[in-house]
Amino acid sequence: MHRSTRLIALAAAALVAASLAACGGGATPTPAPPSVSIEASEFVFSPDKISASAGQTLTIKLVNKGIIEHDFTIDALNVKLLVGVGKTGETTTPSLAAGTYDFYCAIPGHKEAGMVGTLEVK
Ligand SMILES: [Cu+2]
Repeated sequence: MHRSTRLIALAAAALVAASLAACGGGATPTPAPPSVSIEASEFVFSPDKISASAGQTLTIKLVNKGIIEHDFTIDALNVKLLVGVGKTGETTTPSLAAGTYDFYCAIPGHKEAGMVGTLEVK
């Protein structure tokens, strides 16, 4: 009776030690913040549909592969990112609420030419 109780206690201690080791000594590791990379060119975003999780921020990297300046704007989130030719720009949204947000290139004529897309937050 006494012996089996000790064995159970030892097994429980081993389990606790293993789970502590698995998460780095008890501290919860911080996951990398979500990010997405989008290419801009004349006159398209690739991809033009992106998604993110509600309650989190999203870091957006815009890579300008075109031959003129492009921009990435989401009015509803106050996101605005202007990127020169051959450059990469980066911005982070505020914490996102669920919904669908339209983005576009704010340089005159580009939105009309097709530089639009959507961010879906679930
Ligand atoms: Cu543009």
